[in-house]
Amino acid sequence: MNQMTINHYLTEIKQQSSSIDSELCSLIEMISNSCKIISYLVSRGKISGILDNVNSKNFHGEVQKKLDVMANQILLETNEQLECLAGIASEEMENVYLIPNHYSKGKYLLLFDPLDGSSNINTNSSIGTIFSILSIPHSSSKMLGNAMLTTEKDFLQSGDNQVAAGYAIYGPQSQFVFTVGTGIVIFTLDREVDSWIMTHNEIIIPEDTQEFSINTSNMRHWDDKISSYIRNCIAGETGPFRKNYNMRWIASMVADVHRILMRGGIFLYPWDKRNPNEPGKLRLMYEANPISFIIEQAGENQ
Ligand code: P6P
Repeated sequence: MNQMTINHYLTEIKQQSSSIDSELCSLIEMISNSCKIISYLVSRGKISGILDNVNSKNFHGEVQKKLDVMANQILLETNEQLECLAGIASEEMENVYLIPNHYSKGKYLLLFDPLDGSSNINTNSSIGTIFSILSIPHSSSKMLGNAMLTTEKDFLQSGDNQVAAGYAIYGPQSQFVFTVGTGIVIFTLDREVDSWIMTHNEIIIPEDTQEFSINTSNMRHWDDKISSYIRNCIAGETGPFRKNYNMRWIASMVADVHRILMRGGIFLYPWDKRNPNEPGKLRLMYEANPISFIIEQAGENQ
């Protein structure tokens, strides 16, 4: 495959689709640059002293690592200067981040989980950055001078409204995976040239699989339908599915989902009885929506 860069790919896609503008292309490219910096930080691990916990928790009550905080800051600082954003929302921050007034505003909203699976950082397991891009709703963008006044409400949109989504996975290779609604592309970081190079395009998830991905230690808490389905998988060829299955659970959604993208499977993080009134563990805006867009696009012949 020739050495296609993200910029080259986006230039081609922009020519093919009027809904993809230069601002969106610049934003995706800048996110990939942020993820390149995070990849280098992750790869240095303890050497750079960033694997320690900071003495703070995010507003989900999760312990934060120095790397969580740094990844969040890198994504904010590199993308806010693009002047195509109306606002940013991060899983690591309680409130939406309004672009400082010394930057011009744009129509896009950027949402991200800066470091998904970060509890795995000290075990050298694959972790990742997940992002989602929306447009500010016309109905609610309020002009105050030339600064578009963005509120939290503007971010609370259906996942169907996403204009782009993707993730970076920091594993044996660092890869940047995204869609703008015209299929999935995967770029691999070539450290020799310090650039993301296209290594896979038009990804379709294999129809057949023998792997399921769920944290089976929570089985006693699931509802009966999920328990029954997983028990049938575990029963293998002696059970109703008449087939043996493997279970994989890395506890880093990006890594489990990337495996499914590559060789098929099912990922489940079901509701359970421990906190019946709580929403599920995965965050809708920062994890479920962007990953769903990727999986939906990877299931369709373009
Ligand atoms: P558990 C990471 O914290 C995460 O949000 C997902 O990346 C991952 O799939 C899940 O939580 C792991 O949860 O309960 O198995 O540790």
